[in-house]
Amino acid sequence: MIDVEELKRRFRECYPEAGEAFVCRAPGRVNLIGEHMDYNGLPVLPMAIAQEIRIAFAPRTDGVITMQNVDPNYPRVRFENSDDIERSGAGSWENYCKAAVQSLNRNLEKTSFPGMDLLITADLPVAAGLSSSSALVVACALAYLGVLDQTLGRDVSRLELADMMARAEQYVGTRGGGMDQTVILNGEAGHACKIDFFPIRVELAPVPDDYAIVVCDSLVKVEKSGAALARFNAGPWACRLACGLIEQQAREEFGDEVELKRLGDLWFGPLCLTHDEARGLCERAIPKETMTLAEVCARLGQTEEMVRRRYIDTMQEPEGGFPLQRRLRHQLTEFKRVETARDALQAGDAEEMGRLMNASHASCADDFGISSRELDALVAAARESGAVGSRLTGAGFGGATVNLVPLEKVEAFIAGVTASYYHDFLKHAGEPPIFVAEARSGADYY
Ligand code: NG1
Repeated sequence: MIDVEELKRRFRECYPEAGEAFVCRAPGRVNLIGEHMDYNGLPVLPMAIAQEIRIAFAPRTDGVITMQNVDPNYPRVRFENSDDIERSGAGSWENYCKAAVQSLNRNLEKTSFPGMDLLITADLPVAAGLSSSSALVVACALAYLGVLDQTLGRDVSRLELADMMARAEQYVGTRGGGMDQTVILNGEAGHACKIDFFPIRVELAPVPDDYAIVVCDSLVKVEKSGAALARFNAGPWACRLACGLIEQQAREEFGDEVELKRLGDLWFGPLCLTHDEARGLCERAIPKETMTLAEVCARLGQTEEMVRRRYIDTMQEPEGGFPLQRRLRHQLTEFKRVETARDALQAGDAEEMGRLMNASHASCADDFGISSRELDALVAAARESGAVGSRLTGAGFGGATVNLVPLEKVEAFIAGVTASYYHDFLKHAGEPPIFVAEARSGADYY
């Protein structure tokens, strides 16, 4: 990783006209448990890690924002700051910076729009499920706050900024929730963060100190804002559709005034149901394994066009209908696992944590449909090599797995996974992309 002084030196080389540079950082994160829950307002349990994005930045007087990456694979870009910044094409890396700047301009009600020069570096792998995209959004937000002379923690709180940036990232086109931005801004050394949403709340849970959190990259890249966007959004869309059907059922049972903005409102909204009550309502709302679009329209009394506009956008109907029951089962069971996992960490019970991680992977694979052949093979190799818990982490389909491994078994674990997954299964000859993740503090300035 390029150190802070070297980054400043390169900044001067890259922008000889600019004034003195400051440096900010935003870490990546690994989610221990609670997948595809945040956008439904349901809890998650991630931790911020040591790998991070660093940005050297200095203000400009002409309202232009320039972005340069130390990695020459990223094109140098420049765009005009304004109250309505035009989005670049899908998959363009500057959109993450545009999202942060646009959101701060609007939330802080800016009427003048200063520019800035940015030089970016990272030791966080891209598209590996470690949230490099949100780290980039948050790091750009910190740089821009610096240019605006606003102090993090005083003018804007960490929770407020997390909420702003979660909504901001939807500018890129993904329909994720606020997990990444919240943990990136609120992480604490040695701890995972149990996060609840609407409003965002963070509770710390210690990572067991006689176990390592080991991250293995499956080497299957998932460009969430590019080609994989529709596949990622299928999760949020299916949950929205399920939520619409449950709202219909709840209105019939409790009265027409019931409104469910998201699944989490079953527990946290005015309905305030228990787990058993929520499960019962869900079973009555979606009584069979799959539902066709025609059946959903009939149940909701809406046309296909209305259902697409409100819930599922361009999502294709699978043969045999949408597997809503399984998608919902993942939400209900994963919610409970996250709460139990928080308790297990607080009690220092790593074996229980491992068991929950294994159950979460099965649920992600079988019920939510976000695993892949490679992720399943990597998880199997990890368990055979000494992990007490192993699961995919992040959006799924590729990216990384997270593994809970007793400290004394880490070496054997790495050797085992290297042989059985990277060599035998993938035929990958290079260095195995495995690292031990340390729980670190959230984004800040150097
Ligand atoms: P990653 O792993 O960074 O692609 C995405 C969403 C999260 C969450 C997870 C699934 C964004 C920025 N991130 O994370 O909010 O929904 O998938 O648990 O959309």
